[in-house]
Amino acid sequence: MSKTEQFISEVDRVSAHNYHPIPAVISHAEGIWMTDVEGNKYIDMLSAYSAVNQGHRHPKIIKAMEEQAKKLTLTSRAFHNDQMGPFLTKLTKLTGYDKGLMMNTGAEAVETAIKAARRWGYNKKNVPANKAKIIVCEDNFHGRTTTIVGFSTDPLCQTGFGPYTPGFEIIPYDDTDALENAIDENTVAFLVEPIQGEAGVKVPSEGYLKRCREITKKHNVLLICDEIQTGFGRTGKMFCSEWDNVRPDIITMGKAMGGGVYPVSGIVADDEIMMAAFEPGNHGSTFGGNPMACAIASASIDVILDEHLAERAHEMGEFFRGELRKIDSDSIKIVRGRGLLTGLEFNTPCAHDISVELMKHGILAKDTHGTTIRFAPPLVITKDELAGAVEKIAKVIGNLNGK
Ligand code: IF1
Repeated sequence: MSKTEQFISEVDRVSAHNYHPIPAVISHAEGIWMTDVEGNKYIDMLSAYSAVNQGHRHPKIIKAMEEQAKKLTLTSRAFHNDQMGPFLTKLTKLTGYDKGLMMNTGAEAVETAIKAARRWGYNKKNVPANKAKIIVCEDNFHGRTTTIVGFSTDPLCQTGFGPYTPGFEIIPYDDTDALENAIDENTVAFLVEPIQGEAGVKVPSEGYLKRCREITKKHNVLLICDEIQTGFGRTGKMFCSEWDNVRPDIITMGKAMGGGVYPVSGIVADDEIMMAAFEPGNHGSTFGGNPMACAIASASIDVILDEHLAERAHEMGEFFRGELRKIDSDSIKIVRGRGLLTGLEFNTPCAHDISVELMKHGILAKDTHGTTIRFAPPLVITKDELAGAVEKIAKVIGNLNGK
């Protein structure tokens, strides 16, 4: 039995079967490259679902982690630490909001935004107790808690985890008439991804988010943009909502905020929301805002700014999609995306087979919903590396179509 088979059979025995990974057992990674236990090298075209924008084990982020580890890692919020204030000063200056609230996972940031919007609704909009409504979109992905999967439209995420949290209404994505029609006097927020990642990199029509901003402002409804996957340079701007010049009331963030080395998440919002929603002891988490997370997140943001990774993502993404569109194959339905978040959709549900074949050609990517492969390499990838990846992608697609 190979090392790969040994590792996979062990995991099969001792881990819950809540994933069906591509059969590569990774032991090392650096930059865009991952190496498996057999010594095979792969280009990481997923970046842990856009959590490794800075590249694997970026030296500046690892250094920040090592330095902080020598001093202090965790106090809980029962006491202050010397890292959270300086980090949130950096984050609020970067985003232009009054305050942040730090959590750990993206789902916790989304739950924090939901709680903030509800409390704001009761305290500022006089919504009757327990009547707050939040509008969400079909094909959303905002995390895996029971409240969040309760408003999912993906049976795989939702089935069997009920009963679900009330107070959510689902409308079609990219449909502003549906948004305006769904708003009533108890609506406190609209929660939306600027680009739907898991749905297959669904880029909405031009100006969608801008119209959502106008409608939510008109009806005194909070706009919550979930930038956990699209944030921190991934789509060619620091935050995807910038493409529409939209300022959400709340931004949820996570993934690349932790530089691919540590779970860091949170929300930013202005005082009107933060002071209406939160008071000492009514929300938090053991690790939220811990000094290790803050030191790492601070370095993670510095790397994105210093290396102009958002601008790179825009330039590299345009090049990458241009090259993909040159692949001559009837099996390709469409290539879409923004920055270095790209979806390659096929006419048939062949995406999983293609991702397994891509692995054999040194590329690690993940299929979604059967027909689409999502490509989201670290934003440090070069044009030559992308060109090389496209060559392999074209070869695999050609092989699958027998030409
Ligand atoms: C899995 C999907 C992506 C997210 C957005 C919140 C969260 C996510 C827009 C929650 C997390 C991850 C979760 C991971 C796979 C991946 C994923 F396939 F599940 F849907 F990226 F599209 N908002 N997305 O994308 O953040 O709690 O995970 O830190 O659960 O399999 P988290």
